[in-house]
Amino acid sequence: MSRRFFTNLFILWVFFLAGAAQVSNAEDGYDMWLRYQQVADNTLRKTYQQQFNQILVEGVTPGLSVAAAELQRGLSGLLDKPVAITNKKLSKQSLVVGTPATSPLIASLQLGDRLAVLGDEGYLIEQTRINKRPVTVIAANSDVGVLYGSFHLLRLIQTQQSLANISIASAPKLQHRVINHWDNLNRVVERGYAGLSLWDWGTLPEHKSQRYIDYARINASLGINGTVLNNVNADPRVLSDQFLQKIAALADVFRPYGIKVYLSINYNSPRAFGDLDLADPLDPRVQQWWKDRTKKVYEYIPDFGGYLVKANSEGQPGPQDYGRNHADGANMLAAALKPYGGVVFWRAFVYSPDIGDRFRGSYDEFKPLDGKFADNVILQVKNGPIDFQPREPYSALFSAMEKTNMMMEFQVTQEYFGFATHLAYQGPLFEESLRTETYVKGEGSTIGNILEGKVFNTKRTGMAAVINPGTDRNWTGHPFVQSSWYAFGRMAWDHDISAEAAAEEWLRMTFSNEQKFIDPVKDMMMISREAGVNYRSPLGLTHLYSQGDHYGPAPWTSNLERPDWTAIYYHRAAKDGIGFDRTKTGSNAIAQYPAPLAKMYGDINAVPEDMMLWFHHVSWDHKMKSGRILWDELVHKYYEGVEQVRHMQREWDKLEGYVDAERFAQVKALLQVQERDAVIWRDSCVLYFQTFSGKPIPAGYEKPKHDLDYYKALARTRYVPEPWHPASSSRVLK
Ligand code: BDP
Repeated sequence: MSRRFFTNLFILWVFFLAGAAQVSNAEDGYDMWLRYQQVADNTLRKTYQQQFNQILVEGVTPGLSVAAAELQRGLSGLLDKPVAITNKKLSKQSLVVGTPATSPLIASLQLGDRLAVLGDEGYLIEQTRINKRPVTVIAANSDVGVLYGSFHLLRLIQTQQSLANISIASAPKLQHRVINHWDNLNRVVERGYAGLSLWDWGTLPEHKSQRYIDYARINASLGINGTVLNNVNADPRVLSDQFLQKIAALADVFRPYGIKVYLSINYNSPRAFGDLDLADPLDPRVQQWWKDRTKKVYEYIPDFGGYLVKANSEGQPGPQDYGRNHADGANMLAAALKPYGGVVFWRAFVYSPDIGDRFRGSYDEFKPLDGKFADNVILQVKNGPIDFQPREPYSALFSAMEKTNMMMEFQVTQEYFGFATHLAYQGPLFEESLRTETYVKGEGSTIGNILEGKVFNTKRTGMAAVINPGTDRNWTGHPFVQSSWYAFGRMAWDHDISAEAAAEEWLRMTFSNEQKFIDPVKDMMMISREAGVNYRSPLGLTHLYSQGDHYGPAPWTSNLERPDWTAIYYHRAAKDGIGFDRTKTGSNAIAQYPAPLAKMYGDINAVPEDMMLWFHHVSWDHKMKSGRILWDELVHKYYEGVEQVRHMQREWDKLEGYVDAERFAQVKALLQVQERDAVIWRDSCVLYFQTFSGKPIPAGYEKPKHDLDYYKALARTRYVPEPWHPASSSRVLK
């Protein structure tokens, strides 16, 4: 056979490989929910095809260019036809995008009043006529509004919605919609389980990886408008000129996508830089130091967002080291940022060792400071009073700080939910938290409304989430961790969006529009968080983790440097019962809640059972609503959790035909690990608590395969993280 034949064969083979790689790239999770695969429903696709012939954008700005490029990429893929971008001729079936300022066509629609109420980031999408030609319009007051509207339109097509006569007006309910990275400058991510940090400091500022652009697209598609690049346990070097140059390069990439860069700072920076020997916020030299450094930051990044601060928390430095309070500390930084329009996100995650009940800690420290913070300070409060546990009551600060800007801090990275190994969609947790009724100003005083500034009339609003993306090809490790990122972003835009709606959108865009796939997987997602609660810490138990790594169970942990880092501190199991008395007879933390809630939580017959042991020390024989005694109910819940995981396994197994092989196999394998871990959690906890209750595991439940000593040994060996593991930081916490 001729040489030419072999050459051709070789070329064909290369093409084949390239093609195969493309198919598998498309389904390895990298594209997240922005896959833009051809719309499967033929009739709908044809309708969409007829509707969009070209994208007409007048006026060229970086923001409008990325919007148009995204529309082109999305529509060409979804509609399976080339869709051109033009700035010239209006033809019928154009998609006209822009702002009245840059587009005479948009201006001709005279949308003035309707756009005015949508603010800087809102948009309109509608079908209308221009010069008698039917067109679809995405109009906004700003480029980023156009970009958000573009993603919205693409989402409608991705989820196969009818566009007939659409008329949509949307604006975000919160101002600061921010993600927090806990990335160290050496690229190890604290509590991140998906590889190394995305920020490749070694090759920045020269190399601007495609990942940075895709990261910006992913976030902009949700309306996220801020990113804190580094860990709250902050390395002072982040403010050095070398790093600021690199950070400026990232900010340049993110800018057209409407994403501002923020940095976590170390309160001791003036000392760490060797410039001063103190960091007292009331010392004029310290104030000047921050003014100078902040000026420098803005020279590099003119639209820099501001500082996130973890101060006097878990060993981090802060104003209290100099006898000053959190307001003194925050206001000093706020003054440095103010001339540039920057803000301070001051974290409320503090729990001094002197406070008897850690639950009370942050309220007791911050409540006396209400009204003392500068107007460009926003207190960033974790959803619960302790620390991202599978279920917590809300942090009482939300209903207490009437004169302070506050924002929510959620966690997407699954520090307490099985890392990137367990399927644990966080949407239901976010929803539960945001919809909690505090009654502080009567009905409607939900956490969501408080965040929105509707209840206390605060001026600055926001929501943040600690996320985990890293160098893993699919960003988040477990493909379903993407869904929590998604839900967070959607709820930060509109806290009324339900977990179920967000799950459905995400599934349709990330996997398939097949109802036979969506229904069972949505159900899996919706029970997954509760399953995680059940097999770890049901009925209001909390923090039963093996010390430090927060993965496996070790409810027996005692005798640590601080009692509130042990598990026994939280569950208080004894012969007479289990649970932490936070009523008047105990720490009285319930008094931090508005009266109707304090009453409900304080009454053992009224407290929701899923929070009972947060607030009460309850007899093992206490009769629960199910008719079971507490001990039996606890066992029941632990077993239910395992059964829920087994249910998820069975459901997933049925869906092989609907999912690409790679993601199907990965989720299947991870569910196997999850089942194994859930059994370990259940058996460890049930056997351990049994040593106090002295009661048998009721008939009908499978017996634990091993005894308690086995599980204790397992916790010592199996869960101690490898030294390189992100969870094993040099600081041994909790
Ligand atoms: C805890 C984490 C720890 C964080 C801390 C925080 O275990 O790694 O540094 O929260 O939020 O959940 O500051």
